[in-house]
Amino acid sequence: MAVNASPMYQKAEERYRCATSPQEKLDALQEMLRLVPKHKASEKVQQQIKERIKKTKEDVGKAAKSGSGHQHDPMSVSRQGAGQVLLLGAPNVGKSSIVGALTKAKVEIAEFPFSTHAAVPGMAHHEDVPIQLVDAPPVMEGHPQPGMMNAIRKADIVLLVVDLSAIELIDQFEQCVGLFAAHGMHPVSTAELDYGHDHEDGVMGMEEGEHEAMLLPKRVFVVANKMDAPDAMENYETFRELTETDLKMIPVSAKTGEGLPEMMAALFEMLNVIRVYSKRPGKPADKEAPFILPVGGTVEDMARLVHNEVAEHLKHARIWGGSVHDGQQVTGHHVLTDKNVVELHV
Ligand SMILES: Nc1nc2c(ncn2[C@@H]2O[C@H](COP(=O)(O)OP(=O)(O)OP(=O)(O)O)[C@@H](O)[C@H]2O)c(=O)[nH]1
Ligand SMILES: [Mg+2]
Repeated sequence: MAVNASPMYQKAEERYRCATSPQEKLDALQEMLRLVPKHKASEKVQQQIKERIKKTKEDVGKAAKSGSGHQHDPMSVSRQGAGQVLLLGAPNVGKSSIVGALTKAKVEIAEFPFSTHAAVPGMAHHEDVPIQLVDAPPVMEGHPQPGMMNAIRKADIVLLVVDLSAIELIDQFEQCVGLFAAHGMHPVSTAELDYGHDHEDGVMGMEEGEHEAMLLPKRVFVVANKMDAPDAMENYETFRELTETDLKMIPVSAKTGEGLPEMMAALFEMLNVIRVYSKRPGKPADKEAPFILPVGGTVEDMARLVHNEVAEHLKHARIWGGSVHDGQQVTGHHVLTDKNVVELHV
């Protein structure tokens, strides 16, 4: 859509494209309407979104009447916080234990495999940034359960969990990695997603030009759990050597907590977002709830998160922190950086 859409608008549009239910579509469309730049050139686009909202509302109504609206997809979780991170892995690797250690979610942890049957979300934090973790049922022999691939597509990051105490450690990894290519995706560990078709290297061992142009990049971070187990760190080194993967990885222990803060910091970095704080004139910054923006987000984008009216009537802003002079006056187009404090003037 060529109306100078912000990265936030593009994210909402991507969510609309990936939506699998009328309600999800409606939520994404309403977000798009809120975020679309409001000027003459975008009037047609605004009208199109409004029409789609009207139609989608009818679909939501129909789904509710026919009863299909009540059919609960056990893998569907609405997105909250700075990003959604889905845990993927073989049975018993410790997915639920990781979510349990970092969030208040009520997860099922058991010594036997297949203890988790549905997606369970919980809110974890990197410093003051909330990041949603979603516990999921295991993947067995590379077979995902219904709804799993959609959940993977919708998540911002997939946390691929393996078990450093398991003999089948490498199999656990390869079966999960195999899922991506089989479903039109290729795993990457970069913050910036390159949707272009000019990858220099072949993807996942494929020769250049074979199929990779059709594969969509998916952010994946590998977590090697149970680093407290005997021989775990030796197994980790062997694992790294044998898999020869470029994916970012880190050893952790859900049991002792070791590595978990580093894991959260890496997820924050990979989400490619910044946090900024609002401030009223003469008052200290509100550090309670930071606003989350994509890297590249502007003062105007932040104003839109506060209220559309604020964005429309924005005259200028004063910002603190980062590379700016304290209290420097900037326009709505100014690109913000992590931890900026912003005073909006309307
Ligand atoms: N030593 C050790 N044991 C762990 C760790 N994390 C999990 N476990 C144990 O591993 C077993 C499986 O943990 P879960 O969290 O239920 O694993 P899961 O991946 O959610 O399992 P499924 O839901 O069946 O796929 C339990 O007995 C946990 O106590 C860890 O860091 N160290
Ligand atoms: Mg589990």
